[in-house]
Amino acid sequence: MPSVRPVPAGLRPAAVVAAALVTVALVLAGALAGPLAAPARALSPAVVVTSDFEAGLDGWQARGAATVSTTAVGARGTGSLLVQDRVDPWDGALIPVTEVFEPGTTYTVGLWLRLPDGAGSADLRVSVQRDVDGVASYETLTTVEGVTSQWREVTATYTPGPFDTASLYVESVSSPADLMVDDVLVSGIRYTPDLSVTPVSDEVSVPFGIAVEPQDVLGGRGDLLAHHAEQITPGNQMKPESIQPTEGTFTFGAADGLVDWAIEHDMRVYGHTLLWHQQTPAWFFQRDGAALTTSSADQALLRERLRTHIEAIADHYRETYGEYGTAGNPIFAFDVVNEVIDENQSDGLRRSEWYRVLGPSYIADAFRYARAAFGPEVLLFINDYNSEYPDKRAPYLRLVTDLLAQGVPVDGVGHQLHVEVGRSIPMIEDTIEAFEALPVRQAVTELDVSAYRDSGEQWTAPPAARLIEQGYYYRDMFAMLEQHARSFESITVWGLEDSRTWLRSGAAPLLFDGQLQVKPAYWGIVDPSRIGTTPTPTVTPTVSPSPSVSASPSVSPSVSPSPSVSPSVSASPSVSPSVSASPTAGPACRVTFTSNDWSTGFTAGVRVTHQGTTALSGWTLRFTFPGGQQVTQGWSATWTQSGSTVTATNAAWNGRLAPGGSVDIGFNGSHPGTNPRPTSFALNGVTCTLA
Ligand code: 9MR
Repeated sequence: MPSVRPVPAGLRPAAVVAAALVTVALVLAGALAGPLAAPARALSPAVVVTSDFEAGLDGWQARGAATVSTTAVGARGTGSLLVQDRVDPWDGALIPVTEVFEPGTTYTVGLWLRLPDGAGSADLRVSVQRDVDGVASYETLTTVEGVTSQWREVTATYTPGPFDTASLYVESVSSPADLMVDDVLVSGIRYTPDLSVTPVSDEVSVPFGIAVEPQDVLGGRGDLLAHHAEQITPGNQMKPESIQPTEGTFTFGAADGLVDWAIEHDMRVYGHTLLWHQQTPAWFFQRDGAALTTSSADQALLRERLRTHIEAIADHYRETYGEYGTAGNPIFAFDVVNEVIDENQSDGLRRSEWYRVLGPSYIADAFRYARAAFGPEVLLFINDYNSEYPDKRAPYLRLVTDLLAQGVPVDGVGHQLHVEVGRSIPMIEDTIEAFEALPVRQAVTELDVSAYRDSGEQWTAPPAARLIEQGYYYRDMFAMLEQHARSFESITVWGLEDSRTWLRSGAAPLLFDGQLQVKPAYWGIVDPSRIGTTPTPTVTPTVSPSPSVSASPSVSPSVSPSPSVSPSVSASPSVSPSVSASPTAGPACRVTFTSNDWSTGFTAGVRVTHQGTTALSGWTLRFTFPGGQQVTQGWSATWTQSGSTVTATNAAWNGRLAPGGSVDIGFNGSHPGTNPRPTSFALNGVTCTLA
């Protein structure tokens, strides 16, 4: 059987493939399970690689120094691929996929892995190498830890960007162990987004952007991007290592591809980033292979390199697209310095190579070089993560204030907002308000909302209830941001869809799912009434969620900050409700209370139906916990607890309740071992019936 196939329409796989295809279909169906699943619009999966090694190598070859052969021990049949003579981790087995992979199409890769008998254990990795203009990039699909001589089934998804040649390969992370591969099945699906839905940009009064990779502008992904965004940020292609990998060699190809696409689609481009401590080649900080010192000659060399780098970028985009601020040139802003704050240092500044050689002065220099190079039409931003935490907010504010006082041309302050469901929105608003006192624009530069609350949670796909909670979180976030719309230059989410996020698998932090379909997070921004209600979770995390609210980020972009913030139980913008309806006689409301419990905690959903005859323009729900429970985090209302009495007041967007209208609110709570339900609820002081 041919092991590599093009993607033909109406492919009829051979019998052995058919069984495997069912597996793929089940995997895909599994990914869609739950009440939130939107019908995916996709062509049928087309199998592009099948290798069962029953009758030869099926197109697989050695990679590096390894040798490959077949053995008579199969995962399910009677043959498999044996990889031997490995010396380096990258020695392994590969199959060329140049002819069968299509950039922008999403592939599901399934295979079985093991080590030979008695070989101990190793961490194995499945990757794709893409070569563009002779430059290779290596993308890990999955790393499988602790593989032994037992077969392990592995599944991953992958969406290639452009390539001249590409190969799928298996290697190990470190050990030179022999390894075995079997039953490889790769199927591609071209997902089609639903372009009849309201563009996100229509519902956000601030220009809405999405950070992209080259594959995001292709096919259905490009359609989705063009439908919803007004601007893009290249996710990696304008970083120092992409633009100037070796001194004096400037590679603009990948970035220009994105800028060209933006121009074709009438979009703006937010540049990211001129200076960073990561993704910056080592040569910047070396002279003849040795680390730069703090001698004035070395300092001058590094400053000159910084200036040259910034000028080269500014000149390139001016020469290619015309002067900044004119119709042909879409670049309107640039992150000049990225992540230079470290709240744990006495001066609040990160100890990077930039700092080691130049001290704090490099920050002002970068802005001055950028202003001179780009001119006045490009907004110059400083950008950082966790700026919402008071510990980080303070040095950030101090730095920007100092720079402005020195006349350094800082136009804007970026808040990355890599957050997780439940991170305090009032705390974020406090930071925005603090910067509103300065003469700067602001931008949300990298928003994503991890569905994981903390590192203890782990799942293949988030429980449906968590995705709904995420929808409410997005709603509350955007409701708050709208209050500050005049301060913002743009709001950008860090990625197009959940299958391609920088966060760990299962975080599902974006507005669209891996099949390009809208999620509750999308509805949270566009039409919160369609987020859905809190259903019973369909997937249980493998680790019980901790019932206490964590103010620490579950993910950290580059360091592990440990913000010392007392969590608040308020998950919604703090809005004072104006309660206009006076209590009416008789039951004026009905409450449905649901709870999913675990040993020490629970997630509760409360549906409140207004049964009075006059619309409410604000409401307060009160109830009493009978058994020592404690609200740890709430959503869709401002939650407070005093003793055993819990008070939930409406959020900005759900204060109006028409006669017969309902509102769904919810919270996480802790309990001491048993969790008796509250039995008495009152809405605006009037007792409700309990359904
Ligand atoms: O999204 C980027 C990811 O593809 C890169 O592997 C990663 C490398 O550090 O950088 C990611 O983008 C980062 C951004 O440039 C700066 N803020 C944090 C982002 C997420 O790590």
